[in-house]
Amino acid sequence: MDAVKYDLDGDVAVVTIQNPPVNAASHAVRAGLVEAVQRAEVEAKAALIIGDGRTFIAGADIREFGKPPKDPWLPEVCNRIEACKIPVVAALHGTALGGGLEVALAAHYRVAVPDAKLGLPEVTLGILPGAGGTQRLPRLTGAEAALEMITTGRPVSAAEALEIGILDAVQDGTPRQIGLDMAREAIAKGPRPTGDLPAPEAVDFDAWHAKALARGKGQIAPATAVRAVQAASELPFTDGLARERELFGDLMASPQREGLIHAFFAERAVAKLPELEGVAPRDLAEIGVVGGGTMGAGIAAACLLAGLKVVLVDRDADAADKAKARVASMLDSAAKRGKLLPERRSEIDSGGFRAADTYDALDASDLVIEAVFEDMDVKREVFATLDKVCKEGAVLATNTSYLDINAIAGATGRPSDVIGLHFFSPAHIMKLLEVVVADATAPDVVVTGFALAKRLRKIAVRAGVCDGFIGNRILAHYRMAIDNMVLDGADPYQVDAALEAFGMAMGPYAVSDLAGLDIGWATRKRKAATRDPRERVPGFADTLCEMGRFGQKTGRGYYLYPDGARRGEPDPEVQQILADERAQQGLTPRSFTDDEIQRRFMAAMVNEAARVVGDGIARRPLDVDVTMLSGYGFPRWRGGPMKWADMTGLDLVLADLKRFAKDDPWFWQPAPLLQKLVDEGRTFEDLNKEAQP
Ligand code: 3H9
Repeated sequence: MDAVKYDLDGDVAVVTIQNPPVNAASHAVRAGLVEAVQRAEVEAKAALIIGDGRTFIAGADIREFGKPPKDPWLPEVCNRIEACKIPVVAALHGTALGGGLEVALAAHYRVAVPDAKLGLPEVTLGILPGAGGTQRLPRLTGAEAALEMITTGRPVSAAEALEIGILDAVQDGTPRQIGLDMAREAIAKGPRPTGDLPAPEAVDFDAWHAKALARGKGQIAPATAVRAVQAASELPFTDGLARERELFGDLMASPQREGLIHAFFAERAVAKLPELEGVAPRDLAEIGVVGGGTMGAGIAAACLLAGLKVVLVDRDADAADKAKARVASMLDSAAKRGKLLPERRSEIDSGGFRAADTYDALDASDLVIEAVFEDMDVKREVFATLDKVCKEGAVLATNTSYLDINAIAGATGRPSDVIGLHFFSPAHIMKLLEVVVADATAPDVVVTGFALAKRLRKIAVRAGVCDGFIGNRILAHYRMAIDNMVLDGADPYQVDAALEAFGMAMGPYAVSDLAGLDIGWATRKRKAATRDPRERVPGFADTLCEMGRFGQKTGRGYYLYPDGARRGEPDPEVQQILADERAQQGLTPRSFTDDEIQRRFMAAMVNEAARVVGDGIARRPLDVDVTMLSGYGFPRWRGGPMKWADMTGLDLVLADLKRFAKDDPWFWQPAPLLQKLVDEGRTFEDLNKEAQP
């Protein structure tokens, strides 16, 4: 099949892109487009560009990034389309994104079907629209609307695109049919190059730049894109294109682009289970949830928002009522954010959701998710009951964050139906789902876990059973590294600031305050008996809990939250508690630079992550990356901790570990996998590639 098909429909040359699955503008597509336009100029009175299959062009071919460019480049293709002597129409359906929308902007007229989406998502990949998008879009929409689309990367609907001036019409029908109608009208009107339109009026570009920098949290592409749009307003069209290309080149060469594109492909790779190909998932018509606390209610809300039927069970009528109210308030706020249509709400209210106080209500559930108190005895009791009441073939899932799922499965007579589905709080918002596969879990139960994630629009990562699975196990380790630094003299507020400067969504102490310090307290108590005698014990976290300082919910934790403030203030009392503990342990406090804080934090994270991969808990390094990006606020533009380690150099990370080990040889002993990769001169990416199907 040719990447670009050409045929004549009367006077109109129809140019069809055929590059499944998303018609990315690969080299063959670009070359085919130029050839088709040249031919149309000779043979037709108008040309129409459409996409075959599910979408118009969804962008440049991201797989070609980082490789030597091959002529013709997309900017030249777009310029050639714009310079065409006969009118060119683009008829859009599916997702016209990035370079795809840029092709459409270079056409002279644009029409779309009502459910088409149009966007310039390049900044999410660490680049900016580099085929004229920053120059042509603002000429059609004005600078403000173009800046909004380009700096956020968010797509707009066909209706919005019509309103802001991108489209000439929105029409029902096939792209070919609506495009031909417009092309025939365009013959009389002639070509209408977007580049000939007047430059957009200036806006406060410096303010946009500052806003984009702040929102980017260390990411540079959105702010750089502002300067490209500014060029559209200040420079003649061709000079603006040259400026865009220069800025595009800078971003293309940046490590942020590499990190973001790694994240893009890693997120898609985690969803694939080649070893289970052909295994069909079980039914997912009705979901049961046990426990209506914050987590259970969030899981119920997530399922309801995805259109599933839900039954929630709590221990008595009062608890069930409270759970029902909790779910209702989550649904209310989803409705306010436009995530729940009124029709779906009435469906939920008229039987789509039930809260009950007896387990018998779960007898029709296809999959039950347990979200009760994190205690092995309690969980085993719940599972023994589920074993009695659930229908044959029902999937029995636990939302435990740490506990041994094999032991939980052992409480039932059907361990092959048991799996871990570890949601992150708030469960109806957070993207990550760890699908934890126990020893006896059946293949179709694993596939069902992934199918549920897809239904909930979550990113599922396959994990093995161990204390904390992938994410919380790594978290516990880097947490120990920073707690030890604080014990040795670092200020927790400096630690948070240094790690936010590194790009973490929130500093770890602020995160603890948000999650509640009592969670870690309970875990420490549980693990106290099995603690390695060589492990250092920072007591300050327990001291805070003993004082009732549980974080935001009590107004005090590591920070103070006066009058319900959401952003905490440093508290001298905490600094005193730390000083007292250091004195008590006979430690002379020392200072840490921000750089050292970041290096210790990352060395600990990567080291434990290498153990997680080495032990087979994560399938590949990229599974760790996706876990940390979508569940733990790791900066996406760094690609994830394993990508960061590869880009930093595994030998340098190992050298850091060995240096830190001089103070604390037990904690900093290098993971065997990391040592092995360095010895062999290989990277985590090599492991990712070897594991590809
Ligand atoms: C750009 O255009 C730069 C220009 O400004 C300048 C140039 C000079 N390339 O997501 P899915 C693959 S930057 C190559 O699972 P969905 C994807 O990896 C680009 N491959 O489907 C997957 O492959 P596999 C701007 C691509 O229906 C398969 O297609 N454009 C590309 O959930 C299916 O993808 C974007 O950023 C690509 N551009 O969502 C759009 N796109 O099956 C990026 C997808 O082997 N793409 N693939 O795993 C998307 O947002 C979504 O893929 C889309 C479809 C919404 C299109």
